[in-house]
Amino acid sequence: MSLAVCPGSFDPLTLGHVDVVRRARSMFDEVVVGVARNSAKSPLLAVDERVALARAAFASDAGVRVEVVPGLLADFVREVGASAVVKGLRGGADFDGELPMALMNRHLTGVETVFVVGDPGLAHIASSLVKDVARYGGPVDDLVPPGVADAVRAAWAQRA
Ligand code: COD
Repeated sequence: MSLAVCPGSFDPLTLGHVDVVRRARSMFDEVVVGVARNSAKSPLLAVDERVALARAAFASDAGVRVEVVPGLLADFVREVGASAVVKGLRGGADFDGELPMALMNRHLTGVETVFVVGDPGLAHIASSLVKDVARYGGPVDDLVPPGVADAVRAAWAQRA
């Protein structure tokens, strides 16, 4: 059985992420969505909330499960027995950011990273932009799975 990990901060999960996970699932028997910490980012949503929203989004996707990545992604990949990490690319800037991580993860565990090209119709969707638009009252419901926009708005309201 082939298994891949789709890692991310998912702060918040967007339709772009969902597209990447489903493309990964079309290539692997099982996909673990790994909700991880990016030390370069300070999350808006707590990890438990990000996990709950992702579990709801993939509830009907057979062969997809959602787990927390407690530390190093490379350790997690080894623990779950995955043969690959799958990441999505929107363009060259994504690749420039992803390449050093792919090389480091291969250095640490030998795991390969597979890049999938996301749907061009979703290429403008980034978690950071979703948060920013929502923060100033803009509509984001059509950019994220059900429940996510409300969670983002509630998180901003709590911080106000
Ligand atoms: N279309 C296609 N792909 C998309 C889209 C879209 N619209 N939006 C996002 N993506 C892709 C991104 O390119 C990325 O591949 C993936 O989805 C996840 O995106 P984010 O923004 O949620 O997640 P990141 O980039 O913050 O994730 C970084 C990790 C958390 C995976 C990384 O920091 C990590 O592995 N952390 C664990 C600790 C660790 O091991 N650190 C060392 C890493 S070498």
